[in-house]
Amino acid sequence: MPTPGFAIENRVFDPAETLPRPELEALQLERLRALVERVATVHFYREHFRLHDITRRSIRSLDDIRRLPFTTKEDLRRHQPLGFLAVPRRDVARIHGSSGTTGRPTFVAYTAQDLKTWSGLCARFLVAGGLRPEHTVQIAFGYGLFTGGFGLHYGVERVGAAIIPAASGNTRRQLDIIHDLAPEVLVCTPSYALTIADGARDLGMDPRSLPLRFGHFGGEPWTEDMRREIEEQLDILAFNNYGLSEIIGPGVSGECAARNGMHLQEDHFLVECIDPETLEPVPEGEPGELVITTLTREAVPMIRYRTRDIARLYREPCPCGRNTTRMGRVAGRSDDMLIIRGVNVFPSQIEEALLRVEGTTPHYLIEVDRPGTLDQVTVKVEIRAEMFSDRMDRMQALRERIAREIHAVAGIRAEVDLVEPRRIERFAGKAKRVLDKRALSDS
Ligand code: DLL
Repeated sequence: MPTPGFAIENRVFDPAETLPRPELEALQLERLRALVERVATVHFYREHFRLHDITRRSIRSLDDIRRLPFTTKEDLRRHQPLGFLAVPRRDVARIHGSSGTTGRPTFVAYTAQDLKTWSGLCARFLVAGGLRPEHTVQIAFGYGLFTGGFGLHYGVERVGAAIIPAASGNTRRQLDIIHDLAPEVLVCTPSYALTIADGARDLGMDPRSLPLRFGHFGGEPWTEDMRREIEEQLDILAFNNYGLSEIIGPGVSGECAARNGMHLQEDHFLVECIDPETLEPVPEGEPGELVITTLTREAVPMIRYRTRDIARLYREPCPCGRNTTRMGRVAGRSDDMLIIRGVNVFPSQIEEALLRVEGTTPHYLIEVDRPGTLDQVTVKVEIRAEMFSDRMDRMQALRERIAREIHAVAGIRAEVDLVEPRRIERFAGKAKRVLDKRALSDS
C-alpha cells in the first residue's frame, strides 16, 4: 500500500491525558464517589441506592462500581423525554438525540460545563490524530440532533483550526468545496469517505490528487481493510474515533499517531468490558460489551450504561505516552449481531471476508431470509467494473472464492450475488449493511 507522504507527530492536547496510572485511578475514585452523590437527584438511581443501601461511602475502591446498577437503553426510553436529568431544567444548555433506527430518538441534555468538557474531549483525539491550528477541516457529518456534526465542530474550534461545516450529503458539493478551499482534513463516517472518493472518480478526478491529508472517521463500525481502502483511494491517513450520544457523543475514545487502538478518556469515563450473558467482566483482551460510567457529566450522568458495543480492551503501554486503556475496533453492536442457523455473525466479519478478495469493494448488503425453516443469507457485493467478465466460469469462480472467505471468517455459508458498481445504496451518514427479512416476516 502506498503510504501518504507525511507522518503525524505525537502531540498531547491536555496534560490530563498522560496522568500516571495511580493518579488517574485516584481521580477516577474521587469522581465516582462524587457521582454517586450527584445522581441521587435522578429517581431511577435514587430508588436503587435506597433499596441497596448505597451511599458515597459504599464506594471504597473502583471495583465497588460493581455494586451499582446497570442502565440500559430501555431504561432511558422508559424515562423519556428527560427522566434522567440530574440538574434543573434551566441549567440545560443543549439537547441532542440518539440516532435510533426505530421509534423516537432518546434525548440527551448538556449543561454549559458538559459542552466545554465535550469539546475538550474531541480536541484531544483530533490533536492526537494530527490536527493543528493551521489546518482546515471539512466536517461532512450531519448537524442536528445527531452528535457527530456539532461534537466535532466544537472540538475542531477548540484546537483552533478552521472549520468548513459542509454537513452531510450532496457529494458533488462536498467535492467542489474540497477543490476550492483545499482542506487538509476530512471528518465524516468511514463509508461516506469512500462515497466521496467514488464521487471524485465520477467527475473524472483522481481522488488521490485531492488536497486531503488525513481524516477522522467514526460513528459506525469499520474494519482494518476498510481503513486501507480509504487510505489508498484518497491518499490520506485515516484515524478512528468512537462515542455514543447516551454517553456524550464522539470523544469517548480515539486513536493517536500509533493507531493501535483508541485511547479511552478515562479521567471522564470509567469503562468495563463484560460478558453480555453473565454480566461478569471478561478476561483482559477478550471481546465483551463495553459498559460506561460518566464520571463528570452534569446534565445526564450515566451509571454503568450498557452500550451493546462489542470490543476488546488493552492495557499495555502505548508509545505515545498516554497511560489510558485502549479499545480495539468495535466488532459490532450486540443488537446488530445476526444469528444465522445458530452461528453469531457480525456484519464487520462479512466486510473483512469480502475485502480479502481482489476486485471486491466495501459496498455490500447482507440479506437474511428464512423461506422455510432454515436461515438463508445472500451477500450482495459490488465488484470493480474491470472484474466483470462475459465468461460465466470466471464470475462463478469469483463468487465461490468470496463464499469460501465468508465461510472461513464468519463460519456461515452464504449465497454471493455480484453486482455492478453503484448498485448498492450509498448513505451520507451511517451505512445500512443488513436487511433482515426474517424480522419483517416475524412481526
Ligand atoms: O455515532 C457518535 C459519534 C459521532 C461517534 C461521530 C464518532 C463520530 P450515536 O448516533 O449514538 O453516536 O451512535 C453510537 O455508533 O454505540 C457504536 O455502535 C457506533 N459507533 C460510533 N463510533 C464508532 C466507531 C455517534 N468508531 C453508536 N466504530 C455506537 C464502531 C462506532 N462503531
